[in-house]
Amino acid sequence: MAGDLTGTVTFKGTPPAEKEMTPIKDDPNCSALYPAGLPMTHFYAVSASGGLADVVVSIKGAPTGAAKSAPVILDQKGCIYSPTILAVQTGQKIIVKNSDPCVHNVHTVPKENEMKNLVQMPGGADLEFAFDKPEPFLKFQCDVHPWMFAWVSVVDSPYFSLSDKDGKFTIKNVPAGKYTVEFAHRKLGTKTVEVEVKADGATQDFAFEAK
Ligand SMILES: [Cu+2]
Repeated sequence: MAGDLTGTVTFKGTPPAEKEMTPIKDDPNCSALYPAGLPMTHFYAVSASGGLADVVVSIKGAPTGAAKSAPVILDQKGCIYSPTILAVQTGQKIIVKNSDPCVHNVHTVPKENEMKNLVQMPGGADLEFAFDKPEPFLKFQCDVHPWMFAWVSVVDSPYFSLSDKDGKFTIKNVPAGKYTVEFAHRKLGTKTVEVEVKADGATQDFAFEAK
């Protein structure tokens, strides 16, 4: 018996102010892509109703299940990574695209996995990455553009989800049982909650608070 674990992650309080990505102005190729003004950081993606995006929700000590087979796309567009927070299963492919008219290099800075550093020309072939070992918020950077970062959480089971722009998440087909569920945000840290998933699933909301 298996059910879906669903819920909403929220943020209580006022998140720290985001900053304009001013270093982009130092690069003529990149700043030309922003005639109307530079983009802002979005470390705390909070919706009007308080939903918090970019939280990796995962079941600790989960049983093994069908591996996630669909690749995840990481694009370089406007001299930033999009999205900036991703979650994949160990072995799941990440396809890195360059949609920009300039060169990037894709440089992983892992703690547990193998490092790679690959140049990607404008219009160049997609790059493929996959990671063998679980690792939270593994950093991708571009050495050409020192403001470019993305963080990929690698989870060693298929039982995880990334909260969406409204803070909602769904972990599908969780075998019924009692679990520790982890909520991880790159800036706000990691919290756990004990959850019992019944045959028809479970709902578990979680609120992060301003530090
Ligand atoms: Cu770059």
